[in-house]
Amino acid sequence: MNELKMISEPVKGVPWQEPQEKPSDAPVWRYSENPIIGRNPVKGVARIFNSAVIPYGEEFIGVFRGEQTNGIPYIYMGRSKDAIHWDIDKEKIPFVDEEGKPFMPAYAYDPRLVKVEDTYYIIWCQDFYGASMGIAKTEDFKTFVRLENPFLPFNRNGVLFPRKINGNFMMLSRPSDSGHTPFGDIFVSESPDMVYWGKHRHVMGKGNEWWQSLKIGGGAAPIETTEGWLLFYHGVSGTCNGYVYSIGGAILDIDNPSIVKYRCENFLLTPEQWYEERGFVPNVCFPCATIHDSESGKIAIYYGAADSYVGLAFTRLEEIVPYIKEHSTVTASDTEIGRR
Ligand code: BMA
Repeated sequence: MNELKMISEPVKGVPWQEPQEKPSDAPVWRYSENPIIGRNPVKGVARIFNSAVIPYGEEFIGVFRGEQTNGIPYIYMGRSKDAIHWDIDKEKIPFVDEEGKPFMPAYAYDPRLVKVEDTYYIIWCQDFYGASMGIAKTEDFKTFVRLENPFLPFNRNGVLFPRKINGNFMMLSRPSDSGHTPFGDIFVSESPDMVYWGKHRHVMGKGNEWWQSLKIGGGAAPIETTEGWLLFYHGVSGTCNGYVYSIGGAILDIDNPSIVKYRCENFLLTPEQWYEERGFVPNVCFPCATIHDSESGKIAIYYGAADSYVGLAFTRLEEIVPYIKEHSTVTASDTEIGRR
């Protein structure tokens, strides 16, 4: 068997803390100084959560879901030297169209940030005659060019893979409704040019386990490993008192990511701390990004907590992959190509 490794650039200064205590038997532990972003972080922004970060040069850049004091969410950029303390812009990201004219969505939330080749892509949720996704690209974090909306409404949780597969861009998404969506499976679609998307395939459905029995959705950009694509996603259960969002883990086939090789039956992190259980929407752990280092195997997971804060959790490649494999339960619809 090959040695387990990440197939990605090493990242110096990945945020890290050895475990104080592991909350459950899963090898994922919280940062002791959580939340890393608290309330009213920027003038005019009441809460930041569900946000994505990436290494850029010697520092880190993030795209943040900022809930303005008028209640409308938008995306703000921020910079950090340590990926823990963030300096967030007071102005929204100024999206332009391909002619350079302002092209702002009415609102934008739950951004993901993924580098493919030399370009950084931001994918977010917005209104496109109903809940759907927007996408923009940048090479310098100064000019942000919005592209054609990738999918029809209703759809959310667009997560791009960090490289092309068999020559095409690949994106996970979660078809939904325009409300609080009481259903939802993860699909994957491909595109030769970031404009035309097709060859849609089913990846995986809600699970039989209570924590993911209502719906699931993609989380952080998949991490390429020698075992397949390591995906952190969210799983939701519907209780008599509302939804509960936990973090789950799966490993997708490297050449055909509609095939789920392993899927962990246990949640990796579930709301337990005050900043996850108490807030604008209680009981939410919503992963949107990782920073990971192929040399050390360290993985830092960024997640929104209670629609109010940003939390940070850690794991190691050599612990999380065996854990997912040991506790894997895949269904027939997970393991098929997903073309019916
Ligand atoms: C989902 C999304 C997320 C949010 C979650 C919990 O439908 O809207 O932005 O974190 O609900 O409210």
